[in-house]
Amino acid sequence: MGALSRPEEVAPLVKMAAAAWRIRRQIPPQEHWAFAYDMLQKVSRSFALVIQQLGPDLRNAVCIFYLVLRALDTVEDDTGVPTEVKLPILQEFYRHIYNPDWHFSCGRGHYRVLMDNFRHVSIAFLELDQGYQNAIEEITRRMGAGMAIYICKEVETVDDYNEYCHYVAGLVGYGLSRLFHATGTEDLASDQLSNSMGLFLQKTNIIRDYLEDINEIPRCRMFWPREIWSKYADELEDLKYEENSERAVQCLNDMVTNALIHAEDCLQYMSALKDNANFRFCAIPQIMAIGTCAQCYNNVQVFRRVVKMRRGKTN
Ligand code: IN0
Repeated sequence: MGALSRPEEVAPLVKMAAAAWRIRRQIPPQEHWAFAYDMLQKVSRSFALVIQQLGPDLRNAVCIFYLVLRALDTVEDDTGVPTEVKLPILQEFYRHIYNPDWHFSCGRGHYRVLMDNFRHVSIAFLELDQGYQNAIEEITRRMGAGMAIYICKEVETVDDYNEYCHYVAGLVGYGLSRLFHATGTEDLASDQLSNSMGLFLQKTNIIRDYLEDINEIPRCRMFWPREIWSKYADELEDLKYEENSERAVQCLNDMVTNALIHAEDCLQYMSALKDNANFRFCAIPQIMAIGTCAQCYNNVQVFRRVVKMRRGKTN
């Protein structure tokens, strides 16, 4: 319905559907791989298609990396899990991925299905080449440790904000750079540039999701750093009230400007990529993010309703 009222978005959507069909034929036949790719599609919408366009070995490694990270995220996010249960799971998660008998039920919807059937992800992980396994293990270990720190700590300063985003997204950049390098198609990117790729995506999500996060019951943690919002309001919630619109937009612009610091590194990272499929894989989320930044900048609607890019607009 949305697309038909926008004829220019029909062709990209048809192209996406055709790509989806071609790709479904390349998935390994075993049950654990069928589960992994099915799950990938359910938890990541359009991004699943982009992963599936990578070369065969890299595609399987990235699919498992993505699902491991989503599972870790599901544990971090589930406010129903008591902290004393949650911390050791986050810290030991990198060991659990080697053990198909391990499981922990949490999350909702597709995420709960992922957690309840995590053995399939483990079995598929154990089939990956050693180099891929090592990279995924190390990133999972460091991310789990970082998440555990921030379960008990608030994002106060801009340094905290950068550190939190490093744990949950910058490390993903390190991991992906190692996977690309292990495949043999790319030089190993620097940590600085790899980190920026994740930080730009994560900061954009944090900006866009202000309203969703602030209205969550029970109120979850907020990631807008106090050091930024305290210049504009006494409490972060105050930004959503109409009488504070002007200050809210100034604060929003401050946040977007902070995110854009990483854009130059992102361009440098992507311009060094040699393989076209790897480039597309990296560029599509970056384009979504820059589009989201453009849509959010100076836009008071961020504080009124959820601002999302439409799918047809991304291709
Ligand atoms: C990602 C990133 C991602 C892709 C490509 C290169 C990257 C380099 C460094 C860091 C991250 C990189 O992309 C996805 C995009 C995604 O999942 N989009 C969803 C939309 C959504 O809101 O869920 C979609 O359905 O299209 C991403 O956001 N993250 C991610 C996670 C794992 C991997 Cl392997 C790659 C999450 C995050 C937190 C930003 C790193």
